[in-house]
Amino acid sequence: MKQGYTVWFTGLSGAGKTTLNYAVGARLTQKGIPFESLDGDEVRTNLCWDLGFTRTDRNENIRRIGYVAGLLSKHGVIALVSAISPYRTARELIRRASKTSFIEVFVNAPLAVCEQRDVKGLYAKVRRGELSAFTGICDPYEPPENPEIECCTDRETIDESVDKIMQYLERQL
Ligand code: ADX
Repeated sequence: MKQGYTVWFTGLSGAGKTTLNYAVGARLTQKGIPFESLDGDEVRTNLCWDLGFTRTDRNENIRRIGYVAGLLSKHGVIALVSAISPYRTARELIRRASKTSFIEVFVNAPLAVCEQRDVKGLYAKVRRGELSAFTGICDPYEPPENPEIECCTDRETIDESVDKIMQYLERQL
């Protein structure tokens, strides 16, 4: 493979971004294709430890992740990014700055489904008034208008979503 890619998973908390990121990573491992996963929660504990959840901080988070993804993909490594990345303009800036292909994956599940899953118990915290500026409830999420791929995780299995992403990637390789 000559060219790297940035695969950018965007969506609400609990939509399945991290799950798909690591599941695609597992497939790439099987195929011996070099990749690196950059996940919002993990990045926020190291590279972006100093950032909160204001619009400015979220966009700075996305800018830093996009920068690292760009460095990786320049060297033929597929950068798998999962971050809410709620603001369209911030995502579009990364797309435009990408020297390699930028593949936006809209991980789409209705808010009610994400809230029902509540894997991290964060929605419950929001409802108890213990967490503010939470995406989708009291902070905006701007869905992509023309994502390369859309995964409706309330209607398709993880394998179906991963297959779709792999088929897209394989067409580019
Ligand atoms: S982003 O908006 O800057 O792209 P990112 O994906 O890095 O967000 O981090 C989101 C994660 O931070 C969530 O999965 C959740 O675990 C945690 N989190 C804590 N507070 C909030 C909040 N107010 N809104 C969204 N996520 C939050």
